[in-house]
Amino acid sequence: MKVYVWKHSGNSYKLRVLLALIGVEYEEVMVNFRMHEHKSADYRKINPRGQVPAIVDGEMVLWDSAACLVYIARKFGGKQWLPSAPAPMAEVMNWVSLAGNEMLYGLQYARRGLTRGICSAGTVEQMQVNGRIALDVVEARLATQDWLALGHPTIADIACFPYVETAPEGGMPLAPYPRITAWLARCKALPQWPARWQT
Ligand SMILES: N[C@@H](CCC(=O)N[C@@H](CS)C(=O)NCC(=O)O)C(=O)O
Repeated sequence: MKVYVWKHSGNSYKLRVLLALIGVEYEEVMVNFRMHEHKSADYRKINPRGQVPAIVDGEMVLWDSAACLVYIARKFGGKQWLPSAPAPMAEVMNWVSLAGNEMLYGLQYARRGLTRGICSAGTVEQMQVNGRIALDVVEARLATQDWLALGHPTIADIACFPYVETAPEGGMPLAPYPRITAWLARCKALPQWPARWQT
């Protein structure tokens, strides 16, 4: 299985985390953003959005981090990371969906706005409004649970982790969110949790 990533990409990091926690062997392909490889015609045959991450596993081509997490979890992870029964699966997907909405258009894009000057979804302030919605939802959830879904680590936690951790880089400090801060530490304490790529 080939996994296409970029070392500064939080969405790529989600796959790195899940693959490490499950212990899957794979081939990592670094897509060099500085060389604009992600926008090349060849790479767009894999990911038509010109983004990372992506997976090629035999005939299977996936180009969205949520789809990739689902695929890895169900193919290699047994029941733990994403159960197949309707209710627990949907509970996990609530959080994966939050990661693809308010977290992406809030936490991820506010960070990109502040660190790279790219504002593709309104002003930084508008993106921070979305980001704080996501942080408030997670903080409230963690008032009664250690993990976002099902009482144990799942792809819900992995999908949400990268851009919650970097929220301060998007102008949203985590000091007002003590439960999130404790949850980030709990995630990183899981056996085999990998560091981000060295930059
Ligand atoms: N919804 C996509 C978002 C992926 C995404 O935003 N990837 C970023 C890197 S973290 C990217 O490739 N950005 C380059 C671009 O959008 O041109 C997913 O979850 O896979």
